[in-house]
Amino acid sequence: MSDTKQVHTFCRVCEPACGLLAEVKAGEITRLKPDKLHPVSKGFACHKGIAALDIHKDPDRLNYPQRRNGDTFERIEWDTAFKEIGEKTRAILEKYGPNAIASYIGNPTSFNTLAGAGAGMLLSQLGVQKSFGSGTQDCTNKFAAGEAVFGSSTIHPVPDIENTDYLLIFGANPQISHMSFVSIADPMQVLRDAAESGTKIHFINPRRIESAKSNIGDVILIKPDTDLYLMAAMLHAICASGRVDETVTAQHSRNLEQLWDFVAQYSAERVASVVGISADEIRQLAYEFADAPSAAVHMSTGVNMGRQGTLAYWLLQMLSFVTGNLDREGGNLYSLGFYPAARAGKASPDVEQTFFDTPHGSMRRIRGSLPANLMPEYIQDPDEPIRAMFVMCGNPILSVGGEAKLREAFSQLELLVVVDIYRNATGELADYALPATDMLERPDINITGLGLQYQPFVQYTDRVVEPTHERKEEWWIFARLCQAMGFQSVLDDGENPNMFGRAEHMLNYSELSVEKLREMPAQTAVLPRPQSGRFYEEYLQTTDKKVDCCPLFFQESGALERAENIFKELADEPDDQLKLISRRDNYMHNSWYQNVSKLKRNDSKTNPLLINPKDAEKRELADGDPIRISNMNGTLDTTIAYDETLREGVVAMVHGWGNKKTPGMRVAQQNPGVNANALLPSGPGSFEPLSNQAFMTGIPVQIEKNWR
Ligand SMILES: Nc1nc2c(c(=O)[nH]1)N[C@H]1C(S)=C(S)[C@@H](COP(=O)(O)OP(=O)(O)OC[C@H]3O[C@@H](n4cnc5c(=O)[nH]c(N)nc54)[C@H](O)[C@@H]3O)O[C@H]1N2
Ligand SMILES: Nc1nc2c(c(=O)[nH]1)N[C@H]1C(S)=C(S)[C@@H](COP(=O)(O)OP(=O)(O)OC[C@H]3O[C@@H](n4cnc5c(=O)[nH]c(N)nc54)[C@H](O)[C@@H]3O)O[C@H]1N2
Ligand code: SF4
Ligand SMILES: [Mo]
Repeated sequence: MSDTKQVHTFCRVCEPACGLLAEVKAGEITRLKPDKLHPVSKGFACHKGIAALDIHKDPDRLNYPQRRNGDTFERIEWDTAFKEIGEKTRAILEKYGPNAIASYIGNPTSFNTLAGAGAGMLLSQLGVQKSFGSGTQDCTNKFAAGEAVFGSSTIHPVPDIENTDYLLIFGANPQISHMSFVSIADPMQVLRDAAESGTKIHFINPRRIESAKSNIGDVILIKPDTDLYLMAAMLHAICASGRVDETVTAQHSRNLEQLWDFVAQYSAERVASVVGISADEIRQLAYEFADAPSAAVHMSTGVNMGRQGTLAYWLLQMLSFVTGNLDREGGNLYSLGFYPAARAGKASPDVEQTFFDTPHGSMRRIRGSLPANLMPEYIQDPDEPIRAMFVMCGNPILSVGGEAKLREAFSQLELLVVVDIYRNATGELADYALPATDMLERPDINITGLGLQYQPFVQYTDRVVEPTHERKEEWWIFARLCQAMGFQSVLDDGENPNMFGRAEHMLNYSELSVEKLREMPAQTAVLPRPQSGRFYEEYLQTTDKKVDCCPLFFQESGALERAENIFKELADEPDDQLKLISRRDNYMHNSWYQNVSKLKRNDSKTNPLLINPKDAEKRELADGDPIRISNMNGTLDTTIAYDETLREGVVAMVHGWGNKKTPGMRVAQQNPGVNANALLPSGPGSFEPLSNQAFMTGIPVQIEKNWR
């Protein structure tokens, strides 16, 4: 064993950034396991973090630059790739200008400190304005609402679970997904401990989720895409029963009356049948929340992906604020971490100016991003088509709504460059597929959780092993592309630039540095827990230092009127309308754990439509029957599987599947499943106008037995 090295590192698959311990022998990783000595995650890591080693060693990894040759790909030298991509991009730039070039930046970029900035060096010098990314399938509603209510896209007070008496979790499933926008190592343990010490926990969800164990909490079954009205009715009940914390609202609010005007439309009685929860139960929820000595809230992708994620996140903050729970111990607290990011996300004071006219309607960018649901329209724009596209850490063909349109549009690009660890479904359409390092092959800092960590910590990791084959870090790939196109590049002054300069600057704020972190156990500094009593003075970023309880542009942009129209539409829906939601499971991580063969068990070789047996029987369908799912967006042929955890009227599918045409990922291709996103809307009208967030939950579908 003496020649085996133990290397502390951390996982970069999802938000907790769990500590991992790698055993390295002769330059190869022999084992990856949870790091028991990690001061925060303390030996917790999930099977996906451990399976990062399978991905590291996967024989299907993209190991060399590849160039399209007809229907196949051929290996080329890095120098050739840079030269050709450089020349083709420059030619497009010179002939058509920067508007002919676009980018799609995917989710793993968030867990890769140097990648985003690396790609940015090229994209900004190219003058790329057409930026797309996974954010508009995930969380841009939270950025938009954070700006509107708190004046900053980076303010998202986290629930103080340990100290709270009452906790509401909307649209999240921590047991499977490990939380988003609150980074907690082992969230189930934290929830279990809280419940044991008396915290009452409710999950609001259309499905009896795995997280709602009897020793943790229960599920209040809601109809999909209706959370806004539940929250509005709760606020209405809180206001009408005199449960508002007047001291807090008098001191820290603006536009409070407009909030009360808006929620006045939504009494518990009026919303009950639309949300599917009785008026009594809604009121009880509201009173319990307001009367608890302390109460905390959290919401996640299940609500983000509805049609009104920005308004829902606004009302979620209002529940916390008007009951005095914002900035209270046991309520929601801003998590500082090693650097005050609140100011960095400060909103433009003139929100009106963030909107501009486009051929596809009035639009705004959220943190630079246009709606990914408009990529086909932008690519195929008759006057100003996108001709070249750079995709990094993303798989839009499977992760964005409307697969058929996306495939057609992406196939028409003159140049598609994909930087990934696999030749994924999007890479299959590429002209060049460039191999990136994985998380075990690159140095990093866990910057993602900044401002969102439950127990803040910052960790540095070196690369655990040298990159194998010709895998390269993204920043290097983009720096070489910059050189090939005649732009400034960090490589101009030598092969070893200090890429952690910006991170160092941020670390300085907490009197830390990469050098200091290296000396610490597990290269980790543990920072103070979020504290109450500082939010309004120190972190809130609105110009008048007030919480905006009803941002004017919600009214002016028509979003409030739209809320009422959607309400009426929901109220008029036929009782037997099936609604499709997404379900994450242990065997997939969006689209990219599809090639891990040990996760292909008997029950995870495909993705059937999950349906409540009662809904199936009403349609004379039985478990396992072949069916056709259809709606105005597309059709899919699959089978049904009974799932009693679903609310009646709700069907679910795991997304990320659909690799029939992905020969570069053989395990995935052998177990292709179907792409649920073929049923999602795309194009104008398929995203929330305030935030560009795509509609991905509560999608109406029909099903019929497939006789073929
Ligand atoms: N129907 C439905 N669709 C959804 C969702 C849903 O709930 N339902 N969820 C949405 C959500 S929350 C998200 S975040 C988006 C994700 O959307 P995307 O980011 O477009 O898709 P992913 O499947 O996460 O693809 C990530 C890609 O990054 C690659 N990758 C992994 N690590 C690295 C790395 O270190 N470097 C590089 N260069 N590449 C890497 C993987 O191989 C994979 O191809 O999908 C969304 N799509
Ligand atoms: N195993 C696994 N883990 C993951 C991922 C993965 O793909 N697989 N993806 C990672 C990523 S990128 C993200 S963003 C996070 C997401 O983390 P979470 O947001 O916790 O994601 P989910 O587990 O999909 O939980 C969403 C929940 O919302 C419910 N839901 C659907 N529609 C509605 C609705 O209209 N209202 C309400 N109230 N609930 C609704 C669903 O039933 C589901 O339980 O997970 C991360 N972790
Ligand atoms: S919970 Fe997320 S960060 Fe932790 S080991 Fe699993 S995938 Fe990695
Ligand atoms: Mo996500």
